[in-house]
Amino acid sequence: MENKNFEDIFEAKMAKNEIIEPKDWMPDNYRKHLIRQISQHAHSEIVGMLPEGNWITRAPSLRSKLVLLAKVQDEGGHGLYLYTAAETLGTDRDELLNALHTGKAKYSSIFNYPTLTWADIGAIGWLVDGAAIMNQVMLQRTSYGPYARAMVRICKEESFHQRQGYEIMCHLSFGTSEQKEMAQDALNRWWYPTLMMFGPPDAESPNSENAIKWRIKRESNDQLRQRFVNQTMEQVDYLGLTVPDKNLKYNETKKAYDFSEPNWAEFKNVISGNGPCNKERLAARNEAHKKGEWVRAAAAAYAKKNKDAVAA
Ligand code: BYC
Repeated sequence: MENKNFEDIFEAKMAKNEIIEPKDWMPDNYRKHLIRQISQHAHSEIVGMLPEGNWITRAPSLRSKLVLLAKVQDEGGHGLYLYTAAETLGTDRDELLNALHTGKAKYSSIFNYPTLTWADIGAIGWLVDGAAIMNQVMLQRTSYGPYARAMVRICKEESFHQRQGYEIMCHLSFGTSEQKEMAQDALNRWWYPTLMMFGPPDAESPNSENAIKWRIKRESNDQLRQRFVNQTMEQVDYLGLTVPDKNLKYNETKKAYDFSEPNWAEFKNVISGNGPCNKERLAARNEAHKKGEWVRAAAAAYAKKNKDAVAA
């Protein structure tokens, strides 16, 4: 069959809202777009384990330690589902990891900020996982089957993560004045970096046009950012905290909040590798990969042994 026919079939599937599966024909750019987004998403999950992992040994109670440990392990699992989904597109995990380790691939800007206090663990769960869910709910209906299915499971776990963070914020906000101050300080530092997670404004988002056309993203960066602010403000008020934005105000006409844009120059700097913790994060990932060499070798030897036994 001519490529043109394949393209027509692909377009017809898109028009009918049908799912594309690994063995279906797809345009090269669709494949490349997905490999880029899914692998960056996978990298974000595993790099995202680092700022929180930093607090496992210092969690203030056995219960909070167990919950944080479970959450960080979940992020590792999310990374695995997503690398596997990316591999169904014909890429190779070593290649993807190499791109992360050499600084060629991006991962979420948010994980290049430090976790200075226990309240930061609350703010990450509440705000960062909250923003992640806001963005990822639509990805459960993304047009590529393996990505959509991975996202269903990930979203279930992310909801628990968001509750974990909000619970910490509740304890601190309704605790002593020092605890409330810690919660406010964490909110002050994580607010704008969280808004940056949704990506640049729509007018400056080069990938959005294709992403929306191919139903990879179903809503734009700005739409999701606005919904996140609307939803989070109720929780900010309940906690008795304030966001570090003098312009944030409910707009009766648009039935949504007006708010200040994050500092997009800072965002560009962070995603270019020059944020507060980029170098530290990459060094930690490289070291973990090196230390895991024997595990990969043992797993490969075991798989080979089983394969040889079947062949014999
Ligand atoms: N950080 O054209 P645009 C999580 C890049 S949550 C770094 O709008 P797109 C977790 C973008 O890659 C976080 N880079 O891109 C939560 C592009 O550069 P390239 C992960 C960013 O793809 C808690 C350029 O800027 N979530 O995992 O249409 C604990 C122009 O942007 C960022 C996902 O990955 C950023 N914030 O939209 C642990 C969700 N924003 O690639 C873990 C899936 C933009 O052309 N991904 N860039 O060189 C998406 O939904 C979309 O990829 C984005 C960006 C909304 C992130």
